[in-house]
Amino acid sequence: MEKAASLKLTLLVAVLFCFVNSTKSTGVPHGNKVNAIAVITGREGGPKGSIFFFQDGDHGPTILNGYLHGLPPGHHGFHVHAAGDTRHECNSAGSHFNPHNMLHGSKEDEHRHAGDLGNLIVDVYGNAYLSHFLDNKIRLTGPHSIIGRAIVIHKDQDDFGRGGHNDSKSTGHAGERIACGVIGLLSY
Ligand SMILES: [Cu+2]
Ligand SMILES: [Zn+2]
Repeated sequence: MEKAASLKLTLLVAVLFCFVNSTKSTGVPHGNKVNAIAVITGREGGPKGSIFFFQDGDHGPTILNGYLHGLPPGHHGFHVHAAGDTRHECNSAGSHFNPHNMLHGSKEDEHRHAGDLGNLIVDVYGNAYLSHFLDNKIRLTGPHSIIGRAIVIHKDQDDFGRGGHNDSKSTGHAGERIACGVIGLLSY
């Protein structure tokens, strides 16, 4: 083999090796900007919208932007749930994503489920906006990535574990699930 051709082959192998190595643990390259999307739907004629996720580098934070409509006005608990299974009116999505075995809390609490994002605020027209909504606990990369899990929006307000109800410390007493969507890779 000619020297130039053999050099080219060596380079190709090196590039392939780096690519395989950088994607093998999560399917997402490390140290890069990662974008994801959750397309949210509820019952027919009901809630709809999209939430975009962005993470710059492995150590976050993760930034959410989005627009939803068709929701009842008021505060609605919204969380990352563990499974990306949105069947049975979002009830197959499992519990709040909780890789560190914590109790339920508010987004601002140090001790909370990783998936606890607080309340989505819906205006009188049924619109909700997330604008540069920043969170330090959810990640798009690494072993606790939320890619492939689900965003769930609830009928009632999340009490952040402080309401004294049976399910306050597990679900924030946020009631039934009215909309959800799987968090998928958008580009990277
Ligand atoms: Cu939830
Ligand atoms: Zn929770």
